[in-house]
Amino acid sequence: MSFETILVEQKGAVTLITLNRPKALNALNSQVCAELVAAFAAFEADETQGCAVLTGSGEKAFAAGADIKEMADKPAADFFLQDFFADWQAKLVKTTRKPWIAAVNGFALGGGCELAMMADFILAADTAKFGQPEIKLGVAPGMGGSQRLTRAVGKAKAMEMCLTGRMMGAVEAESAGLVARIVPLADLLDDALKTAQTIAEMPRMAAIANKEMVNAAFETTLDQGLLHERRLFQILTASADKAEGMAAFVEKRAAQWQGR
Ligand code: CO8
Repeated sequence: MSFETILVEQKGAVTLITLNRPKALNALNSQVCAELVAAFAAFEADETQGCAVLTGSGEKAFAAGADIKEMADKPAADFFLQDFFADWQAKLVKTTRKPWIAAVNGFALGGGCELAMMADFILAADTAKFGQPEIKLGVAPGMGGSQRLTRAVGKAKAMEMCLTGRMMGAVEAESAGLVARIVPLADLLDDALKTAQTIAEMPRMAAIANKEMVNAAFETTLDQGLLHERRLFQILTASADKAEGMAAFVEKRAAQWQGR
């Protein structure tokens, strides 16, 4: 599969996807949208791959938003009829069952912040800056920012950021719960790949189930979420990897996962 706006590499069991329009601060256009959908579908389908990392090329930006130059003259009917960027919710979030990490290496603004928030978690460079500045363009978040940012950092900060367009630095983002950890920029990619490798080496069914149950916390009542968690736990007890994991613990040896 060949791409023009992203780079895709396999590093062992980890797929590294790099947004690759550095001159435009990795702005997200229709081609990026389609190429990311294809890259995530390939990652999901490839049994040798257990986790993915999404990052931006260059040292300045993860992605500075949807491509303003592409959107500037687009008629409203096209946004509506083409359902601009709706595929990411369907394909990157809903049908990607394996875990993936956003390694945010600079600006993550507008659609860039929204794309990072679609990941299972965010690792942020100390230089990262998050924001939803769409109001300054006469619009508003359109890929989940008003919903995911609010769930991540609460109403007060999300509302202030959406209404003023101000950016949040890495330290504030970590303390607000938007990012899992801050890493020096120079170490970000190595750290993200190592973290992804750790996840990729986990028993596959358990990794998918853990992701699914944490995500259920955002979609269900507590009762439904607890039931969902219990049922997934019970399903995992039938897996070969459960038998192996528990036997290995008792026998004080390393487990040999089958991924089933
Ligand atoms: N789109 C297109 N090009 C961009 C974008 C962008 N979002 N951001 C930066 N660029 C380009 C610039 O035009 C410039 O290109 P050129 O050299 O050809 O003029 C190049 O990248 C470098 O940018 P700057 O010179 O501006 O770099 P600075 O260091 O001075 O500033 C900033 C960096 C602060 C990041 C600045 O570039 C900026 O403010 N960018 C725009 C940020 C923004 O407003 N993002 C939100 C966009 S709207 C959006 O994401 C909506 C998502 C929902 C859509 C869903 C539809 C349903």
